[in-house]
Amino acid sequence: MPNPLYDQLFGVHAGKTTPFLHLQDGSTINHAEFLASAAQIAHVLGQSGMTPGDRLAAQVQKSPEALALYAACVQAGIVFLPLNTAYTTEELTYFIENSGAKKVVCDKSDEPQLLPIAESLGAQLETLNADGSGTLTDHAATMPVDFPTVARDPDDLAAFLYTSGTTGRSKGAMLTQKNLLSNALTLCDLWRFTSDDVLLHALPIFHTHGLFVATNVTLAAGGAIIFLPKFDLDQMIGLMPKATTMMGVPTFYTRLLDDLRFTRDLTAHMRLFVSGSAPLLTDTHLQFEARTGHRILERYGMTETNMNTSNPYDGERRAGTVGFPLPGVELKITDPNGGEALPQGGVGQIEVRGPNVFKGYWKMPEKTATELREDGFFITGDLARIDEDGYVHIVGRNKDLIISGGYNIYPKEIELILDEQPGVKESAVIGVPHSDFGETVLGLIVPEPNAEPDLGTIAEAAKKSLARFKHPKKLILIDELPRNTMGKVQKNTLRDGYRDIFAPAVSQSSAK
Ligand code: MLC
Ligand code: AMP
Repeated sequence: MPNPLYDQLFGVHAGKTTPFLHLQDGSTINHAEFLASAAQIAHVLGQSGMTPGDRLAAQVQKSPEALALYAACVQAGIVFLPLNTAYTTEELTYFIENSGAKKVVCDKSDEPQLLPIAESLGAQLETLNADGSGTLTDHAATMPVDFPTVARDPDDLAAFLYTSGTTGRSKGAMLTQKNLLSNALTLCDLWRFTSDDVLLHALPIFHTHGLFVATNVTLAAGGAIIFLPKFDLDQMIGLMPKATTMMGVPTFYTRLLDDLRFTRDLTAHMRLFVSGSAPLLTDTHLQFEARTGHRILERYGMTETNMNTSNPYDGERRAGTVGFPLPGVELKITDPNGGEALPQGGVGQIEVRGPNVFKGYWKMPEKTATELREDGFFITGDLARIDEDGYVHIVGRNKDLIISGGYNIYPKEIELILDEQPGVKESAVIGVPHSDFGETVLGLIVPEPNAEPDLGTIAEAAKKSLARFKHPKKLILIDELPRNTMGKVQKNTLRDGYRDIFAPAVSQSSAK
């Protein structure tokens, strides 16, 4: 039975004993072994009563078994919903409830908090720990190693990825088989991936970059992955000579450049470095070339659209740009007010249309309608211009968004929590330059008249509700927020006023 995503990324490797995952302990899992463990997990899902189209929410550490869970969901037609391991129980509760997940997979240490929540929402719970142990793999071990792949249509859902919004409420972006497969095949071809490639993989596998770009592209090519649990500078440097390619957020590149062991010799075996998820500074691009002789290939994407543009493999990789629209992807720059296409060179919002563009936000038809036009163009909220040679230059954002170390943070979500705290009249959360994370979170708080809110208590409240990467790095009391004549808070004025608070002018050159 056809299941395009499974057949072309996974099934195509059936019986192959070539390496797929190189693990940090020196062991290797070949393609056939990986597919066998995925099939066993698919049996567990089927036998527990899950049927095609049901959702499975997974908040698990990066492990081969976690990746096999993704493959199992694809094979069994289950919608895979990977969740950032930093999310708090409060955040998770919303995702489980909103998605109507039938099964939740989590680390054993999170079971005490999550079991009552899963039960109250009618979801089953399985555990999967960082070392691959847990009830999921215990059950899987008793299952057959072949699973009859469930037929899926290209427009059937394959995954949900939650992405926060400017209103503070997360939205489940519905990604179809076609969205994921078309992008993987296009990038595999464009970036010349082959079965000889070995990708150094230190990204998390709960977001687009690590799962649908790095992993799917390597799978499409039948290559291998050096599968690291997270970014660790010593490991990256130690393993680089064994790899041919690497994908990372700009923080990976600035951290590598900050280490003198990172040299031209160390990267001699590499054929491609890809950067994305946040802007790569021109300076980083140039420093990287001077140090290694390689020009980083920068590309641009989003949770809702997978990848949209890429610098060329063969032609000029132009620093400070995200290259050209991918084959099959239409991109236009429009007036944010009226939506008309602007003449070449004009600065406006990026809109994209193509097989990569998602199906909409789960159970949010109004939200979908405001961002996804009826003619199929998706309004990204990124501001850009196209130069005379066709390269796309991202110049800013038409959305209140902070990107810290490649993670998206929507200020509204934090402001809602700060505003609730005793003694707080109102707040504004802004992104300010940071030498390691590119941008980081600063919270500005206006007290109620005569109140003296305790910043330590407020920080604790934010910690309880929000994932760690969203915590304001600093909270500051101010008298009032700057507003325009319409009463709108002038965040640009605030950003200008506090831009050097974490990154003195001199270190900004190494920020992303
Ligand atoms: C970790 N911390 C962060 C953070 N990552 N804080 C802000 N921003 C981040 N990105 C917290 C830690 O919890 C810790 O908190 C403190 O910061 C210091 O941690 P660290 O040891 O320096 O961080 P590290 O674990 O090394 O992680 C940094 C990182 C990681 C950059 C390696 O964040 C990362 O892997 N980012 C990649 C994100 C990603 O994959 N994005 C793609 C999204 S898809 P404390 O409290 O202990 O101080 C997408 C679409 C597209 O955007 O186009 O690709
Ligand atoms: P996410 O919603 O996490 O998928 O993040 C998508 C956002 O990341 C985009 O809308 C952009 O704002 C940003 N982004 C991704 N790649 C790049 C890039 N190469 N340069 C600048 N911004 C980027």
